[in-house]
Amino acid sequence: MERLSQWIEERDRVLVMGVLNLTPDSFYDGGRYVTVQAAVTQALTMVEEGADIIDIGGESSRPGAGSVNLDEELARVVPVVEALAAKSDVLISVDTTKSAVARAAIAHGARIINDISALRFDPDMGEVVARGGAFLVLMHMQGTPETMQQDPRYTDPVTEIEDFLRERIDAAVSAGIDRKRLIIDPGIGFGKRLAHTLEILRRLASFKDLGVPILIGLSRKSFLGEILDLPTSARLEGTIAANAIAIANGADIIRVHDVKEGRRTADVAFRLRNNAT
Ligand code: 9MG
Repeated sequence: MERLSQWIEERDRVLVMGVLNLTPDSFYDGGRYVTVQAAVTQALTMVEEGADIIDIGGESSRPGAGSVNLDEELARVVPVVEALAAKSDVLISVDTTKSAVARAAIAHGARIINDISALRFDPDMGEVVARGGAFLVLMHMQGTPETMQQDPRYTDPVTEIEDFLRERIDAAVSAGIDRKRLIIDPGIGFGKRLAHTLEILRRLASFKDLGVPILIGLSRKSFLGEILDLPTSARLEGTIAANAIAIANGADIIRVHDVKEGRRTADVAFRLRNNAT
């Protein structure tokens, strides 16, 4: 059985997804990996530190970010996917909302498409993922990256996000994607105020009702800056605390910039949650 399918059946550990941004303008690590070689070296370091998945992104999704054209995104992402797949059997995820990028990435070795739009920005994305037999992350976002943090509002964020994700799971299944290949994500930082984020983390276990693994991305995000009054460079301890709580409350995959610390957090929090000896 394929490795990720087996993990989805067994859930015997929390997976760590390491972030590899190939963008000049990401909120934390923008502009660091400008050559294919530098990007692959960083990915291999994350694998050594314990990453199960490397999430490669060629378009920034930070609040206010504009979009990148297709050729530019392909040129950033595909050579790195190809070179990493040749050097490692780590699971490769590609963070994209464009079906053409997803198609090329899958053809060159990506097994997961991390679509922050949950199939809403490109009408062909569902079919491309289905045909490629890839796994798909469906993330919640209120608004678009340009507008999402301007004035997010919910009556009940957890119920509304759960309803949204249920509807997007149905859309993915209608597009031909096996339900067993879906992963959901409440989309921290994507149209959420601090109070919404705290409520989502407190009630994360509610999303278990949807019956698919829960991914969460908390790493160095602005809610930590709001709590600590510290810049992105000083949010590691906050990230560790938030990830531990998320895992205690049911997260199955954590998306992190700091893989060594994320791996240790995941292994300890998982053991505490599952009361395993
Ligand atoms: C691309 N990206 C940035 N933050 C993210 C998050 O929280 N989840 C997912 N799935 N992708 C993210």
